[in-house]
Amino acid sequence: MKVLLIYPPRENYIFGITPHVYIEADAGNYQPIGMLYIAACLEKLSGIEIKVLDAHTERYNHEDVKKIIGRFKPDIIGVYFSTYYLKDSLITVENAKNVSPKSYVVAGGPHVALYPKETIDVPSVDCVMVGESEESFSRLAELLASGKSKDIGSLDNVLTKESASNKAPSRGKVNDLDSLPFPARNMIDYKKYSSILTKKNPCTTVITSRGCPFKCYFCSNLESGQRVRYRSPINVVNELEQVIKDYNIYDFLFFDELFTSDKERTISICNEVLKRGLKIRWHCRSRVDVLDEEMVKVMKKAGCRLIQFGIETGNQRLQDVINKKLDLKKVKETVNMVSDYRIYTYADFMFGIPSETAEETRNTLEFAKSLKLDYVAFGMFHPIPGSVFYDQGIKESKFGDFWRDYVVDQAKVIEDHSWTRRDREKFHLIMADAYKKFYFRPGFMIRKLFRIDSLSQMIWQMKSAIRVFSNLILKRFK
Ligand code: B12
Ligand code: SF4
Repeated sequence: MKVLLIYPPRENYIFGITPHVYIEADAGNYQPIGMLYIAACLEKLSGIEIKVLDAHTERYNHEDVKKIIGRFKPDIIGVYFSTYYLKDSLITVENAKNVSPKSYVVAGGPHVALYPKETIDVPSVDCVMVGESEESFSRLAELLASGKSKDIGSLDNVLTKESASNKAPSRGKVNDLDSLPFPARNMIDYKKYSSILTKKNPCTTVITSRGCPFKCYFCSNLESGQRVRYRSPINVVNELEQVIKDYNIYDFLFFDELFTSDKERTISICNEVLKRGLKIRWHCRSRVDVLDEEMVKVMKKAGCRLIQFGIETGNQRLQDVINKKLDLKKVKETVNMVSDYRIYTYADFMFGIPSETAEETRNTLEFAKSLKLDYVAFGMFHPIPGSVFYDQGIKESKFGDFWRDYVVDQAKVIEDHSWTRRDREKFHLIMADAYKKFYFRPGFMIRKLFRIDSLSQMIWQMKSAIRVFSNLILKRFK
């Protein structure tokens, strides 16, 4: 039995949400780690030949993907679906069925978790798998191998054309993360994965926990407000050690929603890294309310190089509006403390939160400038599917279910329903202005020079910055 897992080309981003100028094509490539987990589980079964095709990283277009499918002739084709690149996923499944009509086509990934019924209605899709799919994909392969395809529809988190009308699928969840094999990095060309922010490349991503205990109203993460599932420190560090041994990679990106949500575990992971003498560098995401100096001290020793914070707004009232509820005084203390430990600091902010005034927009920029930050990303608020704000907007008749309308008919244009078109252009200019005002400060530039630890990365970042800024100056927003 042959299985092909495809991460589609990224050619059709939904423009108009975030101006494309900020989606830096050259910022690096990250492994499709969810599919590598599925592949690792399939590898344990006998009689299965597996291929993972990361078309985005390989820079393959849809024609290339078609040819690869035609040559490999898979029995099962799994395709990653993301809402923002929905068209690319749809083109991929359609091409798959055209080139290889006998293949069983499975759709999975974040989009499917939001829109399972709409996805099973896509003619070229044979089944959708909702949520984490390591266990069910293996089960599906076994059922198909033993000629029991009729039973696929009875898997809890699966919808088939036959079972779709009378079933609400559950969301797949792996409870014991330590029971999973490590992602099958051997299935991809590990040398092609890199980040503009790491000290050295190639680098790799690692997921040490799943879920987030918080519930920010703008966030579409279906795992938010959920019990966090953690891997044990030993299991995590075993994976790091294996990556060093097999690929000689020392730069890691912990892509958990919130790496530091459990203080004791964070410290244990660091202590285990130190005990084994691993000379690694790593980046993670955190919030100032789940990070303190005791943690930062040991994180630094264990190789932590960058911490990314979602701060979102520099206005205290708006912190409550978005249900992030960070105390801005604490934000400042913590970010500056992290920076003083010579760990790079990165913060995400957004403009245009519901009810935000022009004064409050200015507060965010001024606040960002007042922090010891090395990197900053400014975005625009947009009600995204799966978020509390989106559901609330529909309930209060502020807008219709415009995302669903688009999902079922891509001829529908995703307009920004928060603002008029003129307002949106205004916000593009605000963002462009914020980037300029943040990065073009003599004090910032001098400080940055003193914090460089990699010349090659600095050159990459400067080239990228020049490209983004020239687009901004020429107002090439899209
Ligand atoms: C790391 C990350 C990235 C990385 C790496 C992406 C990559 N190569 O995987 C980068 C920074 C590049 C990125 C980019 C973007 N991302 Co992102 N990203 C994440 C993040 C934080 C973690 C993903 C991850 O590795 N999770 C861990 C693994 C184990 O879970 P998983 O990927 O979901 O995989 C499981 C299941 O989904 C399923 N599954 C996955 N693939 C498949 C395939 C098949 C066939 C099957 C059956 C099942 C299946 O099984 C897997 C194993 O359990 C998630 C948030 C989250 N916690 O998931 C957002 C998230 C996936 N990203 C999101 C978004 C919006 C984006 C961008 C559009 C942002 C932008 N404006 O450019 C781009 C688009 C990229 C794309 N084509 O999807 C959204 C997706 C929303 C949606 N409805 O599609 C998420 C959910 C964040 C959010 N809450 O808004 N992202
Ligand atoms: S924005 Fe971050 S902290 Fe807030 S709910 Fe989403 S993942 Fe959790």
